[in-house]
Amino acid sequence: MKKETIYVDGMTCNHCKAAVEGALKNLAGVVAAEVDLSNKNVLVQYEESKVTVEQLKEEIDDQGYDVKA
Ligand SMILES: [Cu+2]
Repeated sequence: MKKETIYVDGMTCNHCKAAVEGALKNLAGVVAAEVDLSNKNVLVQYEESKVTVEQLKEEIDDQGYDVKA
């Protein structure tokens, strides 16, 4: 199990929060996803054997948000 904090631009409200968390949780291997709107990041817990950070970032990008790091 790994934890990664990903910084994302463009998440402004609870709709964004739900969209990003929902998309990440739909990925196989993601155990938990929690968006922090005030700090503009998302904390993801995932199984590194099933999903990569690149895939997590790609999923966030696909939702229309700008992944910073
Ligand atoms: Cu929003």
